[in-house]
Amino acid sequence: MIELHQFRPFWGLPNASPFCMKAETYLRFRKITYQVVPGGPRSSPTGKIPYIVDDGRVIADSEAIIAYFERRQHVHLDGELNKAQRATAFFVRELVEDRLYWQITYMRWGDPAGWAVFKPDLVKYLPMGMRGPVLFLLRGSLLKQMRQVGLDPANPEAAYAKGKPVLNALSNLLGDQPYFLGDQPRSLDMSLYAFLANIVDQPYGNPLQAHARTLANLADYCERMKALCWQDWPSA
Ligand SMILES: N[C@@H](CCC(=O)N[C@@H](CS)C(=O)NCC(=O)O)C(=O)O
Repeated sequence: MIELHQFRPFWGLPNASPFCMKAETYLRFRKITYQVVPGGPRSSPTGKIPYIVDDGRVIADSEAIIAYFERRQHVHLDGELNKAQRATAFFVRELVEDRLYWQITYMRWGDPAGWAVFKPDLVKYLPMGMRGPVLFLLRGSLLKQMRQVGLDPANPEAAYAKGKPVLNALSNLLGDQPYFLGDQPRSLDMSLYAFLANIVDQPYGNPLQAHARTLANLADYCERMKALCWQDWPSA
């Protein structure tokens, strides 16, 4: 049985880590049987989750996990894409995963209003040993990294102003299509859906979520992907 090592579900989301949710969305989409092994990054060979263990073989990194299983498929998810579409998928994924990862992190750890609602729930979710000084140090390190990418806890308006153009660009890229690269879901959709769902479906509102919800085609897209891969998951 394939083991998927990742965080336990949290905050009504299948996974509060968009990278974990991406890998799991893919496994579900491909109907690959797996079992979740709940845990954190410390047990991962790369220090990051998700990773899978398949018959003793360890594969870390959401993109590497998708590539590993795609190699075994008769029809590849991205097989029909032309070179320009593949290049678009590559650049969009790289940019969105970087920018929205920090926006999602900021919504929870950086924005003082977000931290006020995130912290109490996080403390209950974390193992005892991570609740006190460890959590304090972890947040300190994240705040430093957020400042380095221009997301200042003292200025949420300016921080979210960096995330909104990413959502606008995604909305424009999607347009009237059901999926980002046309009529069929591709590997890019596993990533973009997981990142968008972590914004649209998180339980407490913030300016980035409010903006995402005004972009009707992105909201419809999330519903479409949810119906495809997470139908059994309760609505936010
Ligand atoms: N490129 C990796 C990124 C994974 C990643 O950043 N995971 C985060 C959770 S969202 C993590 O494990 N962070 C722990 C750390 O940086 O210490 C992937 O696609 O899987």
